[in-house]
Amino acid sequence: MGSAQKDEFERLSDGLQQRGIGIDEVLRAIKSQHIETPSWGYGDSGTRFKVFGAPGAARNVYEKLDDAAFIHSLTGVAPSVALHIPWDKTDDWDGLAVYAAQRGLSIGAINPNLFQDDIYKFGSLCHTDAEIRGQAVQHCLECVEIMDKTGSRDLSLWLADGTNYAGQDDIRARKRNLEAALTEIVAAMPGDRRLLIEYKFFEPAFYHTDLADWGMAANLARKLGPQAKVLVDTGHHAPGTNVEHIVAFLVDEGLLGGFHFNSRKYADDDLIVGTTNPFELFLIYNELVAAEQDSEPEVAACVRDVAYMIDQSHNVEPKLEAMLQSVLNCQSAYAKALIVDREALARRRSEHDVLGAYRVLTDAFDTDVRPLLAQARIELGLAPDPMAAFSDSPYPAQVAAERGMARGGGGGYPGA
Ligand code: RM4
Ligand code: MN
Ligand code: MN
Repeated sequence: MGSAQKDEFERLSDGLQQRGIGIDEVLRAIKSQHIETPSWGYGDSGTRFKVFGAPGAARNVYEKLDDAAFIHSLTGVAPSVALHIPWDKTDDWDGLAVYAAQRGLSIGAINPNLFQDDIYKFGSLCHTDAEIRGQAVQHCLECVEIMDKTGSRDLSLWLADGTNYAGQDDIRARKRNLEAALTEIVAAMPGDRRLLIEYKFFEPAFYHTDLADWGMAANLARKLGPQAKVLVDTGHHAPGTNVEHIVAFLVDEGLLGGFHFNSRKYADDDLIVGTTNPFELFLIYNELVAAEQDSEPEVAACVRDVAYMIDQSHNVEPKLEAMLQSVLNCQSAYAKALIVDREALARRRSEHDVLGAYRVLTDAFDTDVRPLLAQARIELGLAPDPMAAFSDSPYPAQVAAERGMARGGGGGYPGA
């Protein structure tokens, strides 16, 4: 260990111990954090206006796994990769699972695609036409089989379904269609597999979205039984929404299944998590750490099963560096949440010391946790500064040279 790092860690650790924070426990938690990266974050992607080609962007699922393994080798906390079907489809799932395992990775959530086929113009699982609903269900069942072959635990479902004009369709009929379709899908899933239900209040439909908010997702999850949980994509809320409140509520109900982390300013921006809103990310983790320590075993168990996934689409930022930054931002938010002085917080709350309680949180948030993270990485046998290790690594230049400019071009607009 470098002596400057050692001094900084010891200074921080002394200060934390004086606040009654068990440093070993904090280090253990930091080392066992798990962030899942998305395959689609490694390939070419952008906005609906234009997809700019990025040199070295992964061209297929194997290259995506190579990139994910690189990010995991730098951070030690990103050992699983979410797949999107059919974007990542292969005819050799067993081979893919082996390829992943050889790189120290496992296959994470499987994401069906119910929005890019012509038949889905007016919806998928909510469609009025039973035949189209049937095809959408079949696609999900195919994904359940893929989960079986790849050892994936979670089916992560996002629907683009909705309408654009008042009167366009029967909202209640669509709601019933959705419930019936999901019942069929859950029935086909082995008991140890989960359905994660994602919600979003707008886009691509704007008048009404069939799964618009966490309440609708939670209501469905309850009806579908213990295998169904809610997935919170941090970018899927109206501006000003208190996301940490939603997180606290869902975890307390045992209904929180996972996250799609990203950062938003205006819409479903899919920017790097924790960039525009680091305090929000910290407050989300703060709720989870608090719930982890809850005396209700069900609440603590719910947090333990949460899938922490990144869902981002990098446009102007270099893709590998962007993914690394995302994982680092999650690590930093989690570390800060771990060092919240929970006893002091409980005391201030019981005294109705409104701002004292707030300052317990900002004391943690304002702490420079980098020496703590560096120590955890050293204990994991990794470089203490992953961004420096990234800069020193030949990998990004190597894949840029090997893969070249994959595709780029295109966008959702005519002539784009
Ligand atoms: C959605 C949602 C889903 C993602 C699609 C591509 O907005 O966040 O999770 O799979 O985009
Ligand atoms: Mn998402
Ligand atoms: Mn999204």
